[in-house]
Amino acid sequence: MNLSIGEMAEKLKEYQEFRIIYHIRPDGDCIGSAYALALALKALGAKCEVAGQDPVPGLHREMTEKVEMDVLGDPVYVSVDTATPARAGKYSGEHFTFCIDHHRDNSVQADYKYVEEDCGACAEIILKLIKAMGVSVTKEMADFLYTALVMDTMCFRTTATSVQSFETAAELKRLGADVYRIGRRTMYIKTPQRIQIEQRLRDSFHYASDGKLITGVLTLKDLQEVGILDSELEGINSLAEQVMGLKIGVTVRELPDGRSRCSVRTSEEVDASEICRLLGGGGHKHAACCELDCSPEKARKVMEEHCRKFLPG
Ligand SMILES: [Mn+2]
Repeated sequence: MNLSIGEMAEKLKEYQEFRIIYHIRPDGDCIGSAYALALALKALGAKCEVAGQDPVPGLHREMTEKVEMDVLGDPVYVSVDTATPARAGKYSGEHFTFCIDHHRDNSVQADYKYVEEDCGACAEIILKLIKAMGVSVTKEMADFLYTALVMDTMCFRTTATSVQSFETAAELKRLGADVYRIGRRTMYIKTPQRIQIEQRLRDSFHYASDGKLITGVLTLKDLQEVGILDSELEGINSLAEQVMGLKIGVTVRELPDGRSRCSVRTSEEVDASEICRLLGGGGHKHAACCELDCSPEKARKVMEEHCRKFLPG
């Protein structure tokens, strides 16, 4: 059942124990949204745990480790920022009572849903929800939500960045969010390993169709040699977008099971979700992905051929 934000706030208050699930390969938005919601529910006296199949990325741990997790008896499950059942990973078989998300065509099964399609970040919804529950927003919650917002909008420059995104940012700043430190930590400062892996990806770029189509590859060996975890690569699939004149950028990443995950980024009129849907994937207009059952180098060739058909003119 789809609820309004006010109904969702009231419904959440009817329960006492929550396990809040973030999606596989977690990003700043699902982590920040899940922890801020947990803090708000705990402020109301409920018991909460945040969980996900994969560990919290190192970048966020100094914040998440300060949040005490409760021991739960028989919790209800809450899904945040998760578009499909499969994205819940090992938790996908659980019964979800609540689903809060901002992805178009959310297909998670839950008793109560609030989905605001295409809004800038799930954190925008969580802030509204916390206020609707009558909880006063602490600096700690504001820091989590600002981290989520700034990372999912890539510093307020995605197509989903809206008036509401800026209003949320202004409000979070007013509530004490450390915008200077969070902005630098999440979007600007990089570890030496991150600098190196980006360099490897740039070196792998193959420029096709006069640079309108760029493909790049990262293998597991690259990650090993540089000494970086997959969880520390948030945003790397957008690197090709920096190249002026790019229409379609594809980043192929080798998966542990030998398959290849192809992330597609497009500009203006080119529809990334259509490109990926034809290969069994999906996503947003300018950011989508699909998985191919072959090696990264083979996947690069397949994607290059496939994507050429979508170049304008
Ligand atoms: Mn998100």
